[in-house]
Amino acid sequence: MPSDSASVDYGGPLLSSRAIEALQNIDPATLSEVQAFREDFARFIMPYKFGIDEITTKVSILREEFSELHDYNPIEHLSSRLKSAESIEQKVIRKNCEPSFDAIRDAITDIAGIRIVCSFVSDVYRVFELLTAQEDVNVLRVKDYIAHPKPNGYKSLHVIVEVPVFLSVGAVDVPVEIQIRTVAMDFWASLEHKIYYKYEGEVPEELLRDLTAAATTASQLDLTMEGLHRQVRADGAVQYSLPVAI
Ligand code: 0O2
Repeated sequence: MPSDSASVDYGGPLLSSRAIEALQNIDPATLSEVQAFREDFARFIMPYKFGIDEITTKVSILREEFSELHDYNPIEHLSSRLKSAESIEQKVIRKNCEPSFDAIRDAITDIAGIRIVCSFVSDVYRVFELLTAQEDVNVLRVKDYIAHPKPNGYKSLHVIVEVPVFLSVGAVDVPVEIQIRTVAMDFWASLEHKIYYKYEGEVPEELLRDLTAAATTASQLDLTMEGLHRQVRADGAVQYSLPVAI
């Protein structure tokens, strides 16, 4: 702990003078506790970032291989996110989880998240099978909201996997949530998320009805597109197995 406030690194010009003044008035013990927490949080979150890197590489390899060898790419977009400290805190409260890093590690499995958007429903299951068949990918849980949509119409295939990440201290198994869905499902989910956010969860009845109707339209579009896709590729019946019921 620095002995005088002049030697404390408060983050330089990114902080406003109001924030710097407030920090200067914090007692040294509290400041030291906050700094220690920042370091612990950075150490806690780092393996999750590497877990995202591992899965992203796997998906990118599949994507490139498909394009090269099969002249077809089942993956439209790939995105990832690390849950923010604020969002982790909200989930800790919601799940009534003990607020310690060990308990959070066990209870919250979507700190690392990957979203894979495919053109067709059959591709969603195909990508799921290809990823989960890899021997270093351990499937912890599957929630098939495509076979079993949520009451609001939400559809997506969620899988929590564990992948080994090799750190200087050895291998650590990191959980990563992978959401796989079609473009139509993703379009609907993004809009629903924005509406839910805008109305802070209190969405008017009429809008909810319209959203549910839009989910049905999106599902119909998926069916039609899948049919067209099959005709164009002359693949015959599309084979995919549903992972497990929720
Ligand atoms: P964000 O911003 O994506 O982090 P569990 O973790 O199983 O204990 P949870 O979190 O309800 O419980 O799991 P679930 O059902 O698998 O849903 C997790 C994520 O799916 C959510 O993450 C959303 O990203 C997405 N999701 C689930 N239901 C809906 C929905 O009705 N609409 C939309 N748009 N997205 C949904 P977070 O943590 O809520 O948010």
